[in-house]
Amino acid sequence: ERERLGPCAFVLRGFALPYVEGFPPAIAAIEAHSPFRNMVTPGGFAMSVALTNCGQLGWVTDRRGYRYTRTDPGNGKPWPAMPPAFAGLARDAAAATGFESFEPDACLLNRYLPGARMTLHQDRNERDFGAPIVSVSLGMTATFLFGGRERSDTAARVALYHGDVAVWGGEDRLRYHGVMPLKGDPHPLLGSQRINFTFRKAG
Ligand code: MD5
Ligand code: FE
Repeated sequence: ERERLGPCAFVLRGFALPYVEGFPPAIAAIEAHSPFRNMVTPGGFAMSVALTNCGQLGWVTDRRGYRYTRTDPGNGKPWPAMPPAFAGLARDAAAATGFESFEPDACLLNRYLPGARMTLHQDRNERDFGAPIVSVSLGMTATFLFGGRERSDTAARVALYHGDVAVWGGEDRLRYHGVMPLKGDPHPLLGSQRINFTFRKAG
């Protein structure tokens, strides 16, 4: 029941459902230390998606650019630790799609409220493109845009539901991708939002 999006890209429908009751308290603990915030892009625009991180490294953006940091620029402290159960989920999902011994050192949490979107981009700030990226979708359903190697390539639309886990590796690791503006019904557990966890090997 792994759905193939590309040669090395997969969606595992509902793979995170056994973990979901652990997510709201873990998210609350992370945001108590490092709140979600709308960071500014190098171009000077506030992102519509709010983000925070857990793990040794966290992804940030400001007028100087995109990068990974060891500390939260909001409070100067190390990012909160990655809950071991989350790292285990990411490792199990990677292994289920053929990527053995995935050891993420970064977990970016994206919070989408209705209307928030992510325009087409590539994830290029990680040191090793050989490691996959594992993403967990929670809450409201999103329309994910799965593009090609060029920004101008036509993007496929893929619905991502609460509990779905996607793995992007190999030749699909650097494809352009994005998320359409969030809309639709509130989710019973998470309300009017979508939260996405992305596990990366950044350092
Ligand atoms: C999201 N987040 O739903 C997505 C999930 C981000 C981001 O895109 O950068 O925070 S990760 C989707 C992804 C990651 C890496 C590669 C590819 C897709 N891909 O090649 O399609 O909030
Ligand atoms: Fe991305």
